[in-house]
Amino acid sequence: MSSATASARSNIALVKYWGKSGSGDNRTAVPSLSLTLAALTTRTRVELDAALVEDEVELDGTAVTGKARERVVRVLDELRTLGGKRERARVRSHNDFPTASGLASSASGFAALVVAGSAAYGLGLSSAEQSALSRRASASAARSIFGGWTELLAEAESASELFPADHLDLKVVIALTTLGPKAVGSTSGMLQTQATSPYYPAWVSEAPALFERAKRALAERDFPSLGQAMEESTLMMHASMLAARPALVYLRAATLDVLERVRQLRADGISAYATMDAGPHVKVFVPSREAPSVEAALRGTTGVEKVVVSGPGGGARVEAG
Ligand code: 2P0
Repeated sequence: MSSATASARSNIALVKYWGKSGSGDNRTAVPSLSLTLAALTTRTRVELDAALVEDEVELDGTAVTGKARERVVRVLDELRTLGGKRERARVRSHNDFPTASGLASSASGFAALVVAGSAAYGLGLSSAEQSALSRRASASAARSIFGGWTELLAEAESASELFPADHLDLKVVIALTTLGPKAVGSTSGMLQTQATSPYYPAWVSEAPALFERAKRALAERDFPSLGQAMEESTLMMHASMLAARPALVYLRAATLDVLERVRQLRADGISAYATMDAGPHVKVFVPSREAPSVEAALRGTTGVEKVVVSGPGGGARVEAG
C-alpha cells in the first residue's frame, strides 16, 4: 500500500485572478502575482488502497461529498491516468485555518493534494507539472506549489516563482472579520461576475498594466508602489463584483472599518497596505518592524474576530513519515 503526506501553504494574491479565459481548461483571463504564506497550512495524506471501490475524501475529520468530492476525484483520476494506476485512494486533509471563508483554502488544499497524490502514485512530476495539475483543479492552487513571490500569467499552463520568500522583509497581518463559510464560492462568483458585470471588461483590460506595475515595484523592492498597486487591484476586483447582477457583496461593515484603519495608519506614517479576496477578511502587508503595532491596531478595530500574523512561506512539499 503506497501513501504520502504533503503540506502546502495558502497564498495571497496582490494582483488578483478573477475570471476565466475563453480558452477553457481553467486558464485565467488575467495575470496574478502572489505571496505564499507560512501560517496557513493544509496537510494532506493520500493512501492508495486496492480494496476501495471509490475514493474516500475527508476534510478536517468530516467526509467530503457531492461537487467538492468530485473536484478531488478529478485530480486523482488525472494522477491515475498519468501513472497508469487503478487503485482508489483515501484522502485525509487538515487545514489549520477556517475553510471556505476567503482564506484561500482551495489554493493550499489542491496544491497539497497534487503533491501528496503524485508521490503516492509514484509520479516524478516537476514543479511546473504539479502547478499545471493544481491549476486545472483551482487556479490559485497553481501558485501554492511555489514558495515566496509567484506569478500566474493569463492563459498560462503553470505558475512560476519570481523571487524567494525573503525577497522583502515583511509580514501579512490578517484580520478575520467573520468566521464560517461564505455565501458564494469563488468559482461561481467569478463566473457570475464574468457573465453579468458591466465592469468586468474594464477589470480585464486594466489588469495587465496593474500586474506590470506591481512586478516592477517588487523587483525594485519598492514597497509603497507595490502596496499601492495591490490596493488598486483588490478594489477594482471588488468593483467588478459589486456591479454583477445580482451584486456580489463579500465586504462587511468590519471589512470597511479595517480598510479605514489601514488608511489612518498610513496617515500616521506606517507603511501598511490592504487586500481582500472573495471574502470579508482583510490582509495587511507591512514591513516586519511595523507588524506588532499594526496587529494591535487591528485587534482593537470593531468587528475583528481574530488576527493572524504570517510571514512569507515555502512551497508545497512531501512531508517525512
Ligand atoms: C486570487 N481568488 O487571485 C483570487 C482573488 C479569489 C480572489 O483565486 O475557480 O479558488 O478554483 O480556479 O482559485 C480564488 O479562486 O478559483 C482566487 P477556481 P480559485 O487569489
